[in-house]
Amino acid sequence: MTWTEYFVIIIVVLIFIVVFQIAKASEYVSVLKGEKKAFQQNNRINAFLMLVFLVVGLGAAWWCNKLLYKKTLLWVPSASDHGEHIDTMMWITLAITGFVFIITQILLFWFAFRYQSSEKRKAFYYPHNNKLELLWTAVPAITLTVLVSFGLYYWYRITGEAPKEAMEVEVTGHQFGWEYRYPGKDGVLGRQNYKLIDPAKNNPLGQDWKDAANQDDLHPSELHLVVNKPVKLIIRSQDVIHDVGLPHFRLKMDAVPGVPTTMWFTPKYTTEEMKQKTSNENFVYEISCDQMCGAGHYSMRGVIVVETQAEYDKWISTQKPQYLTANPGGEVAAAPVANATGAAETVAAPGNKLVAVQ
Ligand SMILES: [Cu+2]
Repeated sequence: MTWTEYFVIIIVVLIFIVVFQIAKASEYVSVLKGEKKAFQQNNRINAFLMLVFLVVGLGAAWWCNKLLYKKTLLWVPSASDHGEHIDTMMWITLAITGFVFIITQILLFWFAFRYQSSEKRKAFYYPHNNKLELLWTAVPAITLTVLVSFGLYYWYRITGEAPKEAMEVEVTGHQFGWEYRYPGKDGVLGRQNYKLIDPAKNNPLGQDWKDAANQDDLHPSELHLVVNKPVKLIIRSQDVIHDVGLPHFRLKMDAVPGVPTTMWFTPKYTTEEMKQKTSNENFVYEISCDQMCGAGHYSMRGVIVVETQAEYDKWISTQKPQYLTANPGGEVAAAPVANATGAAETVAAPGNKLVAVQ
């Protein structure tokens, strides 16, 4: 331990002793003065402390906000079209709840001070009022219904039908990392079967090589997207529940074993443009796992590159189909499981061990 740490411990112990002694002393004082007088004095001090707490508390909330603002994403512009609507909803919700919070806190602590116990008045017994009950039930209910309706509307847009020109990318989560698959020139993602997952045979996604649509599918190590072009993500998981988290696009979607999920969005700025917007030379778009999925959860962070169509075309042309890696001779590998051909989806059946790709 350093001297500073000893010092902090000594200070804490001393503060404790001081508080303890004050409490004891006030006990003796109340005995000397008489219970009633001591109560009145304590009552005044407590009422005053209510006001102090209100001012210090609101000030501290404001100060924390200022201190941590740059560490949040609030000041970074949303990089997708859906994200802008989500930001607007966030701000409206924050404005409404923030307004209610400040008003109620001021009333709560001000009333505690203003109407403290006094000899001069007696508390008024007021147990029930139907009009008031109705009012403070109906107003929040209507407000929340409106907020939730907007949320649902955008949810159905994000998870609904993607525009026709959208590109498709499959994102598969596993402990601990993401795999990306592009459909290749035919625009169709080939069939998969979880029984075919075999990283040792260069088939970490369980692609069925008998399906011709698989033969041009690409399996790059990084996610590249085209600016201003809608992209539909088809999200899968090979083991536990993960979650595709795209903080800069303000989107996230669970990756559930056996149940592919989808969401689509349109990136608005390239990585280069975001570097300028954030005045950060090292800015990168991130994909994270937003679901606590195990000890290596943190290591699922990945980088997304958003670029122009020309840059993307150049990059994608350097990628080699996984089919050629898995079948160097070009011949179709025999499926190791007899009934593999008909299964189009990855199904997580209990008892079936999925191979985790490390
Ligand atoms: Cu995860």
